[in-house]
Amino acid sequence: MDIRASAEAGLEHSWLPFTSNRYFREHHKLHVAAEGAYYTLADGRKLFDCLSGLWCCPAGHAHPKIVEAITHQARTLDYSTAFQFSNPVTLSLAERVADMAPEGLTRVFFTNSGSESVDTALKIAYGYQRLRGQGARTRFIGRERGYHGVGFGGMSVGGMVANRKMFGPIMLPGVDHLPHTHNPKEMAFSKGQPSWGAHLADELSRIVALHDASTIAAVIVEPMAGSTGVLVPPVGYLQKLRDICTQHGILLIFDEVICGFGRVGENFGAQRYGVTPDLITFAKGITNGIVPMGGVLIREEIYQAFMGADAPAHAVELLHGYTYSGHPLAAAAGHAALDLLNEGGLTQRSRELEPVLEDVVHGFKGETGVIDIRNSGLAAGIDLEPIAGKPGLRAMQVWEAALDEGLQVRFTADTIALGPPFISTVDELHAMGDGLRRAIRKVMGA
Ligand code: PXG
Ligand code: PLP
Repeated sequence: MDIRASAEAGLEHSWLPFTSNRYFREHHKLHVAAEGAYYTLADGRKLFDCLSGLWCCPAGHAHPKIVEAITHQARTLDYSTAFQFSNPVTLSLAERVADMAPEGLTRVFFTNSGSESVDTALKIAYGYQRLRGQGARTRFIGRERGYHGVGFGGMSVGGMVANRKMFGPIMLPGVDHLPHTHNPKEMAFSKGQPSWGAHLADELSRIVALHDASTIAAVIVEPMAGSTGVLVPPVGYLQKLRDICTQHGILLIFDEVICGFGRVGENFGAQRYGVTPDLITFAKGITNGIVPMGGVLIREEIYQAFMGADAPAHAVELLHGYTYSGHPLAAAAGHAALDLLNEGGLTQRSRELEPVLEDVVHGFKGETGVIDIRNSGLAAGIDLEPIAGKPGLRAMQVWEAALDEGLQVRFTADTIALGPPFISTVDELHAMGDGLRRAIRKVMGA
């Protein structure tokens, strides 16, 4: 059977995630190979990977060192029972991740995805509050335009309106949301962190006053919101959140599923933006996307609260975990990916490419249909003027036109998101800009 025919047959039995399935049937996009910064489609076309997969392949595809690491691991120890056993590859990865984390975050709990990491972090946060006699702290505070995955916990603290429409009635009770920080009137076309907006963190004080601190377990935000359009934190904003949380005994969780592992030029957004949370969720870049893995970084005191609880030594302290938590193949990929990011200099490279990407994207200012541009680290969002009554369609048109330019970009609502691999060359980033400009002009008829 040729590729197309087998894909056609498979489509009859597939329900694709976060995809317009009816549209896809008529407009297949089939990856058949990937190497370095490029995908190959079934029709032979090569596409520059403008979002590093879905933000998860900073070192590019099929990196020989990672391929070798997982091949070796599969032959040596393919699966290690995750409960009541562990293995050296996974344990030593925990040590490496903790070494890269901000001071005080010393413990790592592994999961297999960002969604699992968020639900794990929320459970740990509540458990900690309960163990310290604050069991009435049942509320979580998220933020509008936040994305924290699709588990019941993450979906509840997330702020995607479309998601809330269908699932609102079955979400976690008691959740409240901070306002998002994107205000085009005050900050359109900001380069890096907007100078306006720190005061939006004061909304947390209002929420605390409304519900009372004694009912709030944790606040969860992405340091830089990625998937809802690259929303960069205003200068001083995250520090204010930190101060308000500390003042009221509320835990602060940074969801760094996108920010973590070099995307914002440091190991974590916490370091880039200079604010240390109590828990960090991560995923994606940890294995360069080759094998699924996620995890939560946790302050030592939180871990010790569980260990010190009044229970016999043979008792399981946290009734939580996944069959594939800390999977050896993922851990092996993780070691190889961290070798590349750290010793291999790729995080440094991300930092060096940041001004190049900034110049490229801000070069779109003045193009017909471009209404805002944002960037931080090796990430950028370009807002397009929506088509009246058809939100999302304009960006979808640009996405299709960009494919014709050999570019795989990502769109969300009417924002085009860019987060190229750290291995990109300066020329490739310029070529990406040129191709995207042509795509936008074509769609806008300019
Ligand atoms: N938290 C954050 C901050 C994320 O960005 C998740 C949690 C959930 O992770 P999993 O591994 O369960 O998908 C994410 C995921 C996009 C895009 O288009 C972003 C994500 C996933 C898919 C697409 O930007 N982020
Ligand atoms: N459902 C059933 C019936 C199971 O047995 C398990 C795990 O043993 C799960 C769900 C959870 O799966 P996972 O540990 O992969 O998250």
